[in-house]
Amino acid sequence: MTTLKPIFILNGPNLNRLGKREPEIYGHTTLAEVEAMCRAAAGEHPVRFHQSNIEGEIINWVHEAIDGGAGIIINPAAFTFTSIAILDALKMFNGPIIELHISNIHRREAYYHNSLVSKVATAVIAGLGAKGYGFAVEAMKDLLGR
Ligand code: CA2
Repeated sequence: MTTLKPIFILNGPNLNRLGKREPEIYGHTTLAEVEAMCRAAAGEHPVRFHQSNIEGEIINWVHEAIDGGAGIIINPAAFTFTSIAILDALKMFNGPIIELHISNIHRREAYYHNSLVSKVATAVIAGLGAKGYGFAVEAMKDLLGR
């Protein structure tokens, strides 16, 4: 029996408040519900689901993925546009990377337009709401060949 490597699902700053503020942009789904949706979509595939408001913690989880993850789904939130450190860490990862945003960042203010993470992402999902996470897990399983 082969052991499946986990899919890492990483979430950046303020996403722990999901479903509690600005529902007109981010919807009513909480991060706990997003996690449940991801685990249901992953099925047998192991998932490491994390959120942090601290850049270094996200970098450490990318390092864990480098050492033993199959793929990374990342919603870096505001770090999308600012963090060369997260970009550098993601560059070291050899598997597929899906960048995910709940909102369509390109319809929003200009400071949401230039994603650094897109420079290394295999694919980008934006604007599908919290359901985008489920689609991202399905897409990741497809990219991983199962
Ligand atoms: O649409 C997304 O998923 C974003 O990554 C969310 C970020 C924003 O900086 C991105 O550019 C687009 C902001 C997350 C803020 O989280 C909130 C959570 C609940 C209520 C309000 C904000």
